Amino acid sequence: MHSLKIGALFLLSSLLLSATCERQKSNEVTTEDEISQHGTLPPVENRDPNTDYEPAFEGQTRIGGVKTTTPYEVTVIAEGLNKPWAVTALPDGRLLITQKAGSLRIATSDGTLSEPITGFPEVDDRGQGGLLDVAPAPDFESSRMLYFSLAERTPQGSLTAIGKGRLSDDETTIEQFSIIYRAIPYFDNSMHFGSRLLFNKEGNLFVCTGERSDLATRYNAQKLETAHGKVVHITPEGKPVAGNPFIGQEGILPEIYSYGHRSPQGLDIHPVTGELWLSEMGPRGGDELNLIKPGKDYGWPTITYGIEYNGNTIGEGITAKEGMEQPVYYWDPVLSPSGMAFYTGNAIPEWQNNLFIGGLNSNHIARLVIENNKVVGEERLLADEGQRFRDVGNGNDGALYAVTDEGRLYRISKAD
Ligand SMILES: [Ca+2]
Repeated sequence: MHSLKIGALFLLSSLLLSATCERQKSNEVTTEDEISQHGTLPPVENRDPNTDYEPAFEGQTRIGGVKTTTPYEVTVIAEGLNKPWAVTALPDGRLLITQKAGSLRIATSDGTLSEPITGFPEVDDRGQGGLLDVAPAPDFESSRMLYFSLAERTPQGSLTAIGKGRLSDDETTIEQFSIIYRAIPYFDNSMHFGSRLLFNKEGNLFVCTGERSDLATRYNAQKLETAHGKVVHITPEGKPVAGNPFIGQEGILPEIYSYGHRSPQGLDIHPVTGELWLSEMGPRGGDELNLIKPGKDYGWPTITYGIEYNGNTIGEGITAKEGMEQPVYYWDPVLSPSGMAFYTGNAIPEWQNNLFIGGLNSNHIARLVIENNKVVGEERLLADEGQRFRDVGNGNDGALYAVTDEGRLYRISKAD
């Protein structure tokens, strides 16, 4: 009996050891690196929270701090961009940058900017609207097709729309722009369009939409006959993807993938697990990082770790409910999370698969170390720059690039 137990223990520890070795091999990091990735410093947030809500589990907020040990340099490689909203690499390594009023720029990795590229329909660039995200089609090198999200303005109001067009051979215009998807219904205001878009490896699009901020539309996040406050999953033609969780169900939009979102502005796919992650702005307190699974309800406005801007509770003032997903992580006070990217470069190995999220009114980029779908460390980068970080993206050169509301393009790269 005794020796059997020891035998079982030995077997178990050998298994664990071999599993650990496997993981080291795949991530090319040493055990020492892995340990240093766990936050052992004080949490980066030390201000009082806006609420007295308790997290659902340890580490859901205010995780221990981490500090990058690899020397890196931060360079402003371009200035004078007009309200850039997204930065995304082309296959050749140049960067696409949208400007909110309705144009596109192309930047080289040393910061040389093209003239504004036009050819878009009129966008509603009031408030949080405008020409928003951009993604090259998976076959961009042959098709030259680009996909965009934008706030479309019509006499009935505005909505989040997805469109596509061809980058002309001389790179001065977008040709044959057409709208492929509209997140109904229209509503006449200028807020919470959401609208990051990205292609998955099957070549379909994920798009996140906001609930348009108004009390009249807030509850649409829970209503499956609207596309407000959702992640939708569509083909490059704008049609629901076969296999979507609600396909064939009466009264439910077939493009819906997840729901119960407030103002999601960050979306990316984990480079190793292939899972979809989303950041969303909460109200006062309660900004969230969510792991998105098909058909799930992310709770807004029924559950939240935030409160109204006037201090009132939202709904019943609860943070958890059966059948609703908990955020993996939340911030109170808020980060104001905008665009985000998992680092996929090799230049700074300790950053591999870490998540970098642009913070708007928090004026920094949040670096999150994530293991087994939990946040285990947080760092604030570029906090001395005093900028509103609108988007962060990977270059093809191992550097991260970020754009700010103030019009800067940053390069964050390994120091020589
Ligand atoms: Ca939520």
